[in-house]
This record gives sequence, structure tokens and C-alpha cells, in this order.
Amino acid sequence: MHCFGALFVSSSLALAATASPAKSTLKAAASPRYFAAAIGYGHLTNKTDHLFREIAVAEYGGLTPENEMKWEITEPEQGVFNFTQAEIIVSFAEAHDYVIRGHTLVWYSQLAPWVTEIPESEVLSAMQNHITTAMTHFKGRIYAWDVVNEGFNDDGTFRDNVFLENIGEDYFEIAYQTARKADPRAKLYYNDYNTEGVNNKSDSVLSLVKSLKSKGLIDGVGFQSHFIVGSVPNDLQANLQRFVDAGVEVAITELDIRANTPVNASVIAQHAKDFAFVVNACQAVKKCVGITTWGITDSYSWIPSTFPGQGYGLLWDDSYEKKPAYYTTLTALRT
Ligand code: G2I
Repeated sequence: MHCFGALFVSSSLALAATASPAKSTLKAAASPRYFAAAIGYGHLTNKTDHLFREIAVAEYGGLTPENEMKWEITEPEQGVFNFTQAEIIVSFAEAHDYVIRGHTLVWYSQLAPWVTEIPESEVLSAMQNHITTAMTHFKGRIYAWDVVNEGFNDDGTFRDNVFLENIGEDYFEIAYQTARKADPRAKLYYNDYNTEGVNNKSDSVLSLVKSLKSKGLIDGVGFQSHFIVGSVPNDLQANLQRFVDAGVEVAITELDIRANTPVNASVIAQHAKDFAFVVNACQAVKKCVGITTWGITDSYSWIPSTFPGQGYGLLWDDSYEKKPAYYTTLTALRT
């Protein structure tokens, strides 16, 4: 288990002294917060792409497996678990003393098809068994788990999914109870998108968080932060703060800032400003514990296949050139 949580409570003065003196990398500049990336198995193990691993090791201090801990991969058939790919990523992370985020246990997407085909009465035990088995497998090695991912619609109502339909609204509480039992030292997170500003969706997440927190069942909230250049919510910092005020830590968990491609000079400049804005918002909130970008290089980003004609979301372009946003991010992390 990475001990950065303990570090984090020390005074910022003492921490400045323990950080790398040069602060010349994202991870050194971010310390005591972590600076992490989503890392995919295929990219990590691609022998012809040594730069991916080199940049990961040099610049990042944490990771989230991009797909390899999702239900369709870890339990493709009922009761048949496969952690092979996740294990390779976690072992790499441990070898480099990374903070590891587990993503994700209860999500409507990338769910194994069998979960929607079993009798209604078995969904509850299937969910509990999935959480318990995955968390027990990695017990003591994961800093934080996204227990429930994307459980709300943008209007703040519960998102319809197989768990809500068959278990009811209690599925949230049961999932967190089960997770707490499986690995009591792991931080339990709720993770979602379009919750970065104050709006109906983040209001509903906050209500859920207050209820779970009153029962000791939640520790943190992840704000995915899949933004569009020029559209980062102005109230990001205030919104993070109201969650912290409710007693949980917060993290930026899937940051990318996309634009129509090809980009021009003004878009590149705004992209760089937007990254700094997000970093500054996190750093202004004492219990914003870290930032994860959803990938390292544009060449492996999920954006172009989901939003045709868009891209440019990350800090390295598809030729592994650092973008202006890399430098504004580094500068913002240093201050
Ligand atoms: O969609 C962006 C992210 C939104 N929040 C939750 C994250 O878990 C999600 O990540 C993305 C991955 O970055 C993609 O890599 O989730 C996508 C699916 O929901 C992932 O895409 C899938 C493709 O759709 C599949 O065709 C592909 O086989 O990745 C799979 C594995 O490479």
C-alpha cells in the first residue's frame, strides 16, 4: 500500500523540503499530491513503443488501469475471474512505487453480458461477489477504488442500470458496505463526469456522499474531468471544496481537454491555460489528493473514436512531443 495518504497530512512547508529539489517532472512538481495516468495493458506491454513506458516512469507517480479492472475483463463469465492483465499493470505500478487507483467495480458499461441475463434475484449476490473477489485479490495494494462509477444522469436522477433495476437505490449502500469489508484500508470513491461544476448532477452526488459518509462508507469522490477546450467550469474549485466540506477527499481522475482537430494556435494556447486552471483548482483545495490524466499520448486516447473529428486531449501529442499544456501544467504544479 502506498503511504502517500500519511504524507499528505504533513505541513506543506515540510513537504516542500521532501519533494524532489529540481521539481523537473510532473510527479516531482505535484508532490505531495500524486500525478497519474490511465495506462492500458496493450500500451504498457507494446515492445515497439519504449517511449510510452519511459515517459510513464519518468513523469508519472501513479496509474489507473484504463480497462483491465472492468467487469467484462475481470469476470467475463459468472464466477470465473481473470486478473492477468490487471496484475501486470499493478505489478508495474508497484515496481515504480506508484499510487494505484482501482477502476471500477460497479458500472453499467463494459459489464460482462451475463450480468444482464441472470435472474433478477441473483444480481445482488453477483454484485457482492464481484466486489469482494476483485478487492480481495488486490487487498492492500490499491490506494483507492472507484466502487460505483457513473451512477447518475445529468439531470441528477439515478442512472438506469441492471443494479438499480434489480436491487433498487440501495445498491449504492450495499456496494460500499461490501467494499469496506473486502479491503478496509482502501479508500472508497464514487466517480463520475459532468459533476465538476455545481449542477443538478453534482448536487445529487453530494447528497449520496453525505448519506454514505454518515455511515462511514465513503472516503473520496473522483471528478473525471473530460473537458472541452474553453469549457472548463469556472466553479470547479468551489465545487471540489463543497465535497471536501462534506468530509471526503477529492481527486481529478480522468483529465483530458479535447478540441476539434486539427488545432490552431489559439486552441493550443487555450488548451494550455485550461490544464493550468484545473491544476490550480486542485491545488487550492487542501484535500484534492491528486490528478490523473486519461492517458499519456494522444495516439492512444479514447477521444477520436468516441468523438470523431476531436482529439488533442492530453499532454503529449501523437509524436510524443510535449505540448504547451505540459509546460503550463508543470509550472502550475510547482506553485
Ligand atoms: O470513455 C472514457 C472514460 C469515461 N469514464 C470511465 C472510463 O472507464 C472511460 O474509459 C474508456 C477507455 O478509455 C476506453 O479505452 O472506456 C471506454 C469504454 O467505455 C474504453 O473503450 C473501449 C472500446 O470501446 C472498446 O472497443 C475496446 O475494446 O476500450 C476497449 C479496450 O481497448
